[in-house]
Amino acid sequence: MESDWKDWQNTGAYRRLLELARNPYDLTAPDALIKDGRLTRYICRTDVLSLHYATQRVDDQVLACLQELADECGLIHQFAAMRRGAVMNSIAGFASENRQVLHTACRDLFSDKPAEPAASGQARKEIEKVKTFLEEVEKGKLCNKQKEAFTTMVHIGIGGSDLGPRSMFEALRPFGLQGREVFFISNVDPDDAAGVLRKVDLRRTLVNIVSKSGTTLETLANETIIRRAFTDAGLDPSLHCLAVTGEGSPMDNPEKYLRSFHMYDYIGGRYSVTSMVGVVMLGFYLGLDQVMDFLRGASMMDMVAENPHIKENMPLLLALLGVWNHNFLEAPTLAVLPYSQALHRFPAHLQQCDMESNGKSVTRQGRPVSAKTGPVLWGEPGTNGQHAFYQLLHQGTEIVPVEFIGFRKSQYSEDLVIDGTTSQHKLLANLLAQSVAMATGQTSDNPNRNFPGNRPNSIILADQLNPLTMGALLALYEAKIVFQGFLWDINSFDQEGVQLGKVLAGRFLKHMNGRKTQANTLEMAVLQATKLI
Ligand code: G6Q
Repeated sequence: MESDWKDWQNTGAYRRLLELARNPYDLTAPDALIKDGRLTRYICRTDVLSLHYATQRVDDQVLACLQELADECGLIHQFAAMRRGAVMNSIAGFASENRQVLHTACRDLFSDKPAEPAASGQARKEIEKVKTFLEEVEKGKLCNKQKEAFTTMVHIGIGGSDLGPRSMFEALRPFGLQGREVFFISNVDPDDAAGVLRKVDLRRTLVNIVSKSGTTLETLANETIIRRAFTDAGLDPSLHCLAVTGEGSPMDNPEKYLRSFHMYDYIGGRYSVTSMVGVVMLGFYLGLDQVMDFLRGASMMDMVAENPHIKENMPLLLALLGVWNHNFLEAPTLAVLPYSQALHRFPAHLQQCDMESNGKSVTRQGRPVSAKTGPVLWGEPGTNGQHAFYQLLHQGTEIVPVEFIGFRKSQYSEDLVIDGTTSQHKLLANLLAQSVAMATGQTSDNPNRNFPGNRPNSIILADQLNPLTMGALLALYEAKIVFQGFLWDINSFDQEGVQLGKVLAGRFLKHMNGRKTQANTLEMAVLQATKLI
């Protein structure tokens, strides 16, 4: 990708943006939000989502420079190359994963000309396998020994094999097939498995063990615990356990599992929700038709992400607004605040997706970066957060840019008019109020009641959180993160930073099971100091 790469800090646009950042748009000035039709002009729409960014500290000049920056750095070209199978998970001249990045191929199923036909072909084949599996479960061909239907799934996985699938399940819970339930086990904390085992009837339960590598300590430990629970209950685990794993991994052993599904090395864990990692569990819970809607939503957003105009390309615009806030206005963190209880695990998924992807300090050429890369991302649903940490957002010394997410309609449509408004009205009124309050602030003679404002924020809005909009929202953030990584010239697709801790944990375990006894190691000293051996 060398030919598409340009040092973003060496562009004319970068220099102009630095100038403009000295005096960014003042959201606290009189009429600042309504001037020049800003509230209606600063909206970017796709078929299902809209991004409202009048409450960002940008004006037409800043937007024009951000467009130039995107053009000069070939961001669209790089995204298009990624979708078409370029090897983008690499660090030139150094040992690296050296892989293609093709999570987008998992949902590129709706056109005659997929961007990377081989990978989309593999995705189609796996979906056919899921379809057959789901039909067999539905028709009772796949059932327990007592000929009873499976009603429950336990999804075991961690990191990318847990956060994405779990957050999508939580988001789409109201759309489940009748009588179906899903539980998750991820932590190696034995209480995680024990807690779930207390809730399920193992006879009616399928266990979906998800691990791309097939070697992850937590997942293998939890698989062993659950298999033991089956045998203790007089049941054969191989008639209940499914596997989702990389082709050729140690878990790729169809004899041990009722059914096995594959993911491929070109799909990174944190980008794997739309692969079999999410599709098997979501298929069981939602049925395949709704999963296809979810994939369609994601695919629609992938298409939008190739639009060269930032005002029409929602993920690119969101990425560039993020760069403006982080690199030019120097905000170190980003809060994602969904005004939707169903999205309560979505910030956790985005936290992994963003921070594991862009928490990097060397470029794609292995040189130290010279600008800040990924922000710290965090978040909780509103309105709950308003009663917790919003104090700091309004009056703290740290400026925290916010991405609000909201929906015009609720999911269950069960609501009550109290004092003239529904709870959905109350939820949305609070969302809008927070957005405006953070932007405009409020002056007061009482310094403790002064709100400085100029807290930049955007609102992502849709009619309802459903499989289609969830797919679009997921792909919006995936593409946003990828665009930022391209601009910062980092590899957003590896995660070397998690290795050291894994290696050290292995050394501690060796001491803990008595295989290493020399007292002169650091691990031994730490274990003794903490009285853990
Ligand atoms: C994600 C990371 C990481 C990974 C987990 C689980 O991008 O690679 O979070 O998903 O460590 O890995 P396995 O799926 O291999 O068990």
